Amino acid sequence: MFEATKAKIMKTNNAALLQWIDEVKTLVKPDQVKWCDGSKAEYDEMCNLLVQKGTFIKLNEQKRPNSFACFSDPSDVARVEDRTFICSRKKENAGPTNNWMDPVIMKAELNKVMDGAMKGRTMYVIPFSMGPVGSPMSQIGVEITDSEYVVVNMHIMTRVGTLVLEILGDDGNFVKCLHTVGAPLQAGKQDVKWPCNPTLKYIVHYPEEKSIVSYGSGYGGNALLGKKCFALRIASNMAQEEGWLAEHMLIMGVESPEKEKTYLAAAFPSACGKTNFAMLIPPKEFSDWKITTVGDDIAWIKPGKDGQLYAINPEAGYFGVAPGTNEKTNPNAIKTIAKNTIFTNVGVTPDGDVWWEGLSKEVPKDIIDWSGKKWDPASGKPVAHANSRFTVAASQNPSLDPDWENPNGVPIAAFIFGGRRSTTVPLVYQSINWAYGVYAASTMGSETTAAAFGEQGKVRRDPFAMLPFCGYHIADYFNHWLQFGRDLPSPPRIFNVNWFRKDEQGNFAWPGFGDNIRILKWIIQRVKGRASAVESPIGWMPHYEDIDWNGLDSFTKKDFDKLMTIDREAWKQELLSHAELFERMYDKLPKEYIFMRELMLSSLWRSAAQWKLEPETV
Ligand code: TSX
Ligand code: MN
Repeated sequence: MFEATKAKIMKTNNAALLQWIDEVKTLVKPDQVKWCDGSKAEYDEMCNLLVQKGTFIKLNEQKRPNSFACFSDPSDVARVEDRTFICSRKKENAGPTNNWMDPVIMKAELNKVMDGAMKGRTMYVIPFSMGPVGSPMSQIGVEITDSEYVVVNMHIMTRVGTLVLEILGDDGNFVKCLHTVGAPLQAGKQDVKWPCNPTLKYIVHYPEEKSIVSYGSGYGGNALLGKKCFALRIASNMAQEEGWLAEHMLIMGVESPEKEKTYLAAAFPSACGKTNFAMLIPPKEFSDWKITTVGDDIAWIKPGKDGQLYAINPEAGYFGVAPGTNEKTNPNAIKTIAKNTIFTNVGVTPDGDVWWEGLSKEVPKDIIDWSGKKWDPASGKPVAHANSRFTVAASQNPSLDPDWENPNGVPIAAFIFGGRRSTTVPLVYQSINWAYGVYAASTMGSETTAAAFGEQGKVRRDPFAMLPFCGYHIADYFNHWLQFGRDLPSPPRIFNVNWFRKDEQGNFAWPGFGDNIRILKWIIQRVKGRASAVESPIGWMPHYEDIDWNGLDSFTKKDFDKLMTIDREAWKQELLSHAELFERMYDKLPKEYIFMRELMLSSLWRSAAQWKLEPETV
């Protein structure tokens, strides 16, 4: 076993790293320690081991080459927000939207549960880079884990390997990421297929130390510590200290028929189709326009010497939600996951392929559902878990941007913020300046869809789509955004979109998907100063004539006006409801927010009858 791993004896003289490994080893008491080199041989060995253990099901080599499916423990299917902690020294630095515990107390508690946590298991040491290896915008992390599933997923999601250790050098800094499934294995006892701790979980961040400890879960963001824990929660702290941005944003390139390339960064809460948007294929009338993907989830953004913003995607792969992904909603994703993919909690067909709700109309016969048993159509349960995932290398994406690994990042021309709103919020509007844009992003929200989230149709505010991912006080984060913009000679323009507005019949009023390119075209032309717009009480909006309708003849000016309507009463209520968000963080709320809200309220108060907004319906 592990010949490939053994053959390469890992060498690092980084004293801090060696000392940390030693300390952890003494605490968690693994059977053995293995350094990961990031090689293909290592990946294959680990996958084979996971097949032997029964965790992985090897999929049909003809239908889904070099791919695997696995089912998690039913208690371990998603991030655990109520067990996620920001352990800053001062409670006020974690803010009202994070769980906080004193780091001294947390460490004492974790030392107890970590004692012997890896007994009977192998402790893997994974050196990884978030961002292209050696890029000045990248950061190094080392994850210690006792999960082979984590090792293979980290191989795909980050850059793992020896080169990272070389760049780390003898005294380089790295983020300590300690993970255990929290299920020590007694000698001679058979392991379960998905080891985890079903009753005790901790996802802990120490923002001052820039370190992470995760206990009890083997799933996604709880266990692949480079992603949400490092690239968002810890990195947002680094970004605030150092004057940059770590954001929950996709990065896309838009190429015009004239081959002019514009990069955009966009934030959406969950269930808004972020990955679909990042891989969008324009309709045939726009076939001379091209969307390219830099990233689908996270952006690290820094000002360059020229005053422009440059962004990298710190990740190397996609950990995408499977349900709803199909040839219509995201053809590029379907091509991306054709091979070399790990599927978690999807259905498995008798011929060794995968299936999930929305992949096709018909459920394949005799399918195994995510509980690992034959699916009972009468059960009313879904085949795939709603949070089932694919893990796949970005390099397999047909729409991958040629500059996706540019060490200096790509220049960001505009920010887009979106939410899922059936009423009130128009299809698109541009904030009048940076501060109003930051206000709009701070108050963005989505309507709850899944029954799991309680009352349907209720707006949940998710500032910048960062509510679960900001590693410090969310109002300090707003202040950081405001100051960041003030320090730029010409900050990017800020746009808001809503693909989900509904008509009186309750149908989606905008076709969405590929047709979103029409809105992107206007956004890009606005940024370049080439498109006109009309002033509205909440910002700049396109006239009907400002949008390219080629190929969408069925969509009338009347339809458009409905999508763009700003209902003054609804917006007054909207603005008033912002107070609910603000009062939670009043101690640090930017003073500007109070004034901006008042100013918007005043412009909604229509008294000057001679000032008529267009479109007419406004
Ligand atoms: O991803 C979506 N996008 C962005 C795509 C680039 N979805 C899926 C969201 C679930 C995760 C959308 N759903 C979008 C969208 O723009 N719009 C909608 C709403 C919608 C759904 C279906 C239709 C139209 C709009 N039409 C038909 O089903 C025929
Ligand atoms: Mn995300």
